[in-house]
Amino acid sequence: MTSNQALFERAQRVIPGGVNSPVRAFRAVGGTPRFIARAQGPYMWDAEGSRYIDYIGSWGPMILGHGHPAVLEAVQKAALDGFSFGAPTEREVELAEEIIRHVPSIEQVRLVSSGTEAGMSAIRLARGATGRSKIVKFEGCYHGHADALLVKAGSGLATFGFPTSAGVPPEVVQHTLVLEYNNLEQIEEIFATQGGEIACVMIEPIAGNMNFVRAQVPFVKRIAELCQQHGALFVFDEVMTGFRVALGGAQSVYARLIPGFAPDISVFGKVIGGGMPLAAFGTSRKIMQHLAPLGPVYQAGTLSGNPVATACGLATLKQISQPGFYEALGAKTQSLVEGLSAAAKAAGVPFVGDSEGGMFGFFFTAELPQNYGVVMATDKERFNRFFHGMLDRGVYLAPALYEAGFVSAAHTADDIAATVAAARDVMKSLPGA
Ligand code: KE4
Repeated sequence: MTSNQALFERAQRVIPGGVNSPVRAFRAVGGTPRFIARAQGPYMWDAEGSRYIDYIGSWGPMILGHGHPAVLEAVQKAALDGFSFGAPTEREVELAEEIIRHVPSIEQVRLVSSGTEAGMSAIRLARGATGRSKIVKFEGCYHGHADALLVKAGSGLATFGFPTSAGVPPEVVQHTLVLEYNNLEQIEEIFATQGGEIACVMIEPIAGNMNFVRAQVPFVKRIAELCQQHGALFVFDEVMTGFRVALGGAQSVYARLIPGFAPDISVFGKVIGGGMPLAAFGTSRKIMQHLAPLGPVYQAGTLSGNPVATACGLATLKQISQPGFYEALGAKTQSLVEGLSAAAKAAGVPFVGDSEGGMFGFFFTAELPQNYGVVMATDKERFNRFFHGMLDRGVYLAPALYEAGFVSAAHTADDIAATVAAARDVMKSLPGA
């Protein structure tokens, strides 16, 4: 049996950092990444045969848990009919119809292969549809690694402490304005001075790339009003929150709090692919008229709407749209956060957590952070010690302070109880406990 360490050394000889996505390298928390051999339900087993209760779920997609029988069967059947054709298929239409059915703010979607592609294309569409160049994003939000958006990103880059990426020429980001999340004055100011030049404002409605920070209702409401007033488009990046926090995504949560609220463009990924490479962006038919082959905004992809990936996504959506799915998932996730909070309280460790649907986050601090600066100031040492203590006890949390956690339908009450029991143990050993 090859050890994780041996695999990591071998991987580093042929793959930069030994990983195909930086956060997997454990550089934020230290130690050796676990090379996963297989997964089933809420569990993953590493190359050494150690079992973990999985709270990453592939960073969101695995909302049903690993290896759901109906999804597995759909993927196996689709694969037998062919992997990829580079031609339209009925299943892409079915998946588009299903996404639109659950998200009333969109009339049409374009399927792509990653959240980065979806976010990048949404920006290009917003710029093409408005004829404007400026885009507004918020510090701490991560929308994939497209050049124009990789400015003060909140995911892997924040973990490495480099707020902007090397290799992005200044002229590429000259039109990208980065504001503070939840800062009303700044958004008022930017529209007052540059409103007529702004193509779109892009936001993670619940920022899972700052662990778990909610956009405040007045903030979201005001952005929507200002966009409307100045002819800019409001882009909701729901790659993480879409079909994860609710069947209608975070926008359905805000629509309950802000009468008539709807973003102009929505970006999806993760859950809609069920673990296979699939993402999407959606908007009104009117705005989509600008997109190739109808209009001048170019966008394309060899594997876009891939027949096996759409089968995986459709089978996943079929399961999660069953009545009561999100009520049960939300209650389970909430019980996890409450259990972790109780464990911290018993150990006298400052801790705060939050959750929505199957997504959760926590910080070693007293109050829920409202922006990137506050997140940066939370106790990293305690987080890292907690992460490793839990990993040693068979609980796999996100290996970075800036990442959210995910519960699946496959996690049982016993799994939650075992996690909380491990946390009680680890919290006692934290510095300052
Ligand atoms: P992908 O290109 O990784 O499919 O999606 C980019 C993306 C876009 N928007 C949001 C809100 C996202 O969270 C992501 C990707 N999320 C990270 C986790 N923070 C994926 C994990 C990773 O980078 O390895």
